[in-house]
Amino acid sequence: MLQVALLTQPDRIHWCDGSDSEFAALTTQMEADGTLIPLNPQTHPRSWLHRSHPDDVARVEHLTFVCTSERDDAGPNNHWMAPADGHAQMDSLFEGCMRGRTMYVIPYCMGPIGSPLSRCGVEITDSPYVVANMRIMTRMGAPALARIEREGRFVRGLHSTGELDPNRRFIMHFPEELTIKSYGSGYGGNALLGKKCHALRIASHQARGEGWLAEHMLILGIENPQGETHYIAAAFPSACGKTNLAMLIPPEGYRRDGWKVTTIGDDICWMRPGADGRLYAINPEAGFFGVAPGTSQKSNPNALATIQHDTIFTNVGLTADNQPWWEGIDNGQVPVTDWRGEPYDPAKRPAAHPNSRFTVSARQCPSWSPMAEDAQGVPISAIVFGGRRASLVPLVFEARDWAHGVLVGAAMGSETTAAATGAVGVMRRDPMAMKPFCGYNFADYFAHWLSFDKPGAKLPKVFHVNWFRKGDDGKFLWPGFGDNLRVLEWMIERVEGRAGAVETPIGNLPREGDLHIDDVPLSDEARSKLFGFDAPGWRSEFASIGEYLDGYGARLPAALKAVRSSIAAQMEPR
Ligand code: O2Y
Ligand code: MN
Repeated sequence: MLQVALLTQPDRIHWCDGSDSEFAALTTQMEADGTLIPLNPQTHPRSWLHRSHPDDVARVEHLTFVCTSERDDAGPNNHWMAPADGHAQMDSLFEGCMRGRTMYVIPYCMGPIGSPLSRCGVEITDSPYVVANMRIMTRMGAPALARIEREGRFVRGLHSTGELDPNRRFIMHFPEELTIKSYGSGYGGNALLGKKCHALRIASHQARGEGWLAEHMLILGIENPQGETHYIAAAFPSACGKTNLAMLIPPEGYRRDGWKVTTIGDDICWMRPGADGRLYAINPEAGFFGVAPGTSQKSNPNALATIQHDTIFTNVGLTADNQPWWEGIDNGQVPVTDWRGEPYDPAKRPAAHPNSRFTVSARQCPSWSPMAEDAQGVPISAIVFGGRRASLVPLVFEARDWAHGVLVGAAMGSETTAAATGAVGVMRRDPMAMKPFCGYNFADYFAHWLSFDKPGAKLPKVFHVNWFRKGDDGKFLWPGFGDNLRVLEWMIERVEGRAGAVETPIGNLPREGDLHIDDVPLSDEARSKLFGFDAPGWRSEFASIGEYLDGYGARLPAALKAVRSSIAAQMEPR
C-alpha cells in the first residue's frame, strides 16, 4: 500500500470500511461534483445516474492483457505481455497519477464471507464511483479485511481512471502474482476489479491450480411442485440474457402448479467438487451489473422491481422528471435527455447507450435466494451452454457425457454484442462464454474441465440451448423469457431419468412431445428448426469447430479432439 502511494502520490488515503455512513458520504460528494446525478426521489429513492466518458463505455478486449512468464501459458485466446514489461508499462502510467485525488483502499471478499469457496482481494483506486459500485457488487469493508488478515493471501488490484485517454488505457493481469493493474478507464469490468478481472481472469487461473472452476455462468434454482429444488449453472456470452434467465418468472400455468425459480447469481459462478462428488457452486458477487436496454416489465419484471431504489444507473437516458429511461423499457414514458446529457434526438443516438448498466444489490431482487449466502454453495444438477445463433443450432440438446459436454462448451459460438467494443453481430467462437475472461491458455482450460471426470465424481449433465434461432423472415422462432422454463424442465427430467429424447450425432434432442409446449404457438417452420437436426449444416459446423480447435495446437487435449472427430465421422454420409 505504501509502495502504491509512493508511486501514485495521492493527496489523501481512505481505507474503506463498507459502512452506510461511508457510502452516504461518498454519494453526497459525488452528487456535489456531478459524478452522480440524483434521480427522482419519489420514483427511484436513493438512486443515481452516472455518465461515463463517451469513449469509455464498455470492456476493451484489445487492451486487456494476461502477463504470464511463458507466452504459451496465456495462450492464443489472450493478449500477452511479459510480466516485467507489463509492470513497467503500467507503473509508468501510474506514476503520480493520483496527485490531487484520494486513494481508496477497498478490502473485499468475493463470495459469502464465511465460505471456504470465497476468495478475497484489495482494490486500490482513485475513483469514488468504483468504491460505490464495489460496495454493491462485493462484500466490502471490515469483515473482508478481517478475513484477509487471517488468510494473508489475497488478490492485489490497482486502478486509476487516469486521463480516460483510450491511447493510455490498459487492463493487465499477472495471474502468477495474483495481481491486476488497470489504468485509463472508469467503466464496469475495466474498473470494478472484483468482477471480470478477479472473479474470472485471476480466479480461473487460481482455480486450475486448486482444483475448482471459475466460470462466466448464472446460477438459478428451480423448485418443482413437489418442493424439490435443482440448481442449474448456465454460460452465455455477454449480453445474451443471463440476467433475464437468472430471474425467470415461470409461465402462468407453471406458477399455478407450484413451480418457482430463484436467483443465486446472474454472471459468475465458482464451483468445486464436494465430498459427495457433486459440484457445489457459489456466486462470488453480491450484486448485479446488468444491461439496462431491453429490461422491461415483459422481459424481466424481477429486474425492474429490483432497480426501483438504491441503484446506480450508468449511461441511461432521463425523462423530464428525472427517471431513468432506456430503449425497450416500454413503460409509456419518453426520454428528454440522452446518455451523453444532450437533448434526446433519435436520429443522433439512442437515449441509453446499448451497454448502459444498473448496479444493484442482489438482495433487492424478488427472486433472490437466501441460498446465495450458503457457505457450502448449492449442488449443481445441470450445466447449460448457449449462444446467439440465428441458424443451424436447435433449441436444446444434451451432451452424451462429460467429455462431450466439454466439447459442446469449447465449440460454443455466438454473435457479438455491445458488451465489448468492436463489431456487433459477428459470429465468433466463445468457449464456455469465457473468451474474454479465461486467464490462461484455453487448451489447458479444456484439459482442466476434462479432469473433473474422475472416479467418484457425480458431475452435472451438460446441455446446449439456443433461444435466438430465427425463421426465414428474420424473426425469433422461440418466445423465450418465461417459456425457457419449459426447456429447463426437460433438463431436470433428463437429470432425473424421466424425459425422453432422440439420439443424434450432436447429442440427445427432445422430440416435440418431450417438452410441455402444447400451449406455445409454434409454426411448422419453428417446430422443424427448433427440434430438427440438419446433418449437412452440422457437418460444416464440425469442420469449422475442428479448424478452430486446431488453433490451440499440440496443447489441445487429445480426448477433446477424439470426441470431435468421432462425432464428425458419425455425420459423414454413408
Ligand atoms: O463489464 C463491463 O464493462 C460491461 S460487460 C459485462 C457487465 C456485466 C456482466 N457481464 C458483462 C460481460 O461482458 O460479460
Ligand atoms: Mn458477463
